[in-house]
Amino acid sequence: MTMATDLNAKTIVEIVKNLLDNVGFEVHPFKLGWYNECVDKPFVLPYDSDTLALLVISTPHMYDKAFRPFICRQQCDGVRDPIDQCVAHHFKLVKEKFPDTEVEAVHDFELNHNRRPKILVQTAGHVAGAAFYYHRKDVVPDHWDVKQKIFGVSVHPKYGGWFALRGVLIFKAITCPELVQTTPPDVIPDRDTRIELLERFNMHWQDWTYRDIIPVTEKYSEQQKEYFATKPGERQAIVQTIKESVDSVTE
Ligand code: B12
Repeated sequence: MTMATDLNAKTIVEIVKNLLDNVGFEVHPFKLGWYNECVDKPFVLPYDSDTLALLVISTPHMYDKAFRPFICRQQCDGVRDPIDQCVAHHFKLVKEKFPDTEVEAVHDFELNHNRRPKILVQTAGHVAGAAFYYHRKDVVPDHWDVKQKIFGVSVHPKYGGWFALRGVLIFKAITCPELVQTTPPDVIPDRDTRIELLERFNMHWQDWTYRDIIPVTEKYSEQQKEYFATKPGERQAIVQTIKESVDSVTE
């Protein structure tokens, strides 16, 4: 248990990294002001600009280190998406470490009452220096028809597109005026490859080639690929296979 009086941003980041690094997540601190300066008004979060926030990414290791153990511990209620539940479980463990300070966990899938996402995790990932967020406006001059909608995509320097941006933990009463912003590595500096990336993500996202736009150190295992390629409503069969494989080892 950690007392609020002992807390400063640096200690918090260390504690959360210790908790989450081992189970396949990455933690990147940022000031909420950096995020609020980028987004339009409806997405602005109502906190002081120096407020400490931590962006959480799931790496390719999360599936084996957090998800499979989570399933095997039977912690899944079978109602919500199992991966979302697993992430929520780990966010809850983080919150429990800080009983005397208010931590708001905002997940990538959460919507406001107006149906807008509560947090834009790609923007958060960029301002936190974790993964460069490539937008249409990063292609100069523009390449597509004005009527065409082009969604942006983040690229991680080590994992390319083989990761997910899971959410943000906001330490409401903790400020971090001393935190220095770092720019994420611009791993795709040339215009042609940026076009290729955005076209793969927008027009061919089902073939997952956008994930391999740069050489990567690690990618999803075959079972993990199969899991994410399966429609959410049909993933229970894989969840069952994970449970059975463990049961047969322990029997
Ligand atoms: C809604 C949604 C969708 C919708 C709409 C897509 C969209 N981008 O709007 C649909 C259903 C189409 C979709 C599809 C997919 N999605 Co989706 N989706 C989301 C979700 C939940 C919200 C995105 C959103 O509504 N953004 C709102 C718009 C307005 O935001 P924006 O375009 O970024 O604009 C902001 C920035 O430009 C910022 N800004 C302005 N100036 C500047 C300057 C700088 C420097 C910066 C950094 C920012 C910035 O301000 C703007 C807002 O005011 C996010 C998770 C999340 N909570 O963020 C996942 C997310 C974007 N999706 C993701 C993925 C992977 C997919 C799919 C491949 C399917 C899948 N899950 O496997 C497909 C691919 C897209 C396609 N070809 O269809 C990933 C992308 C990962 C990555 N590497 O970037 C995300 C981040 C989920 C995650 N947890 O990782 N998705």
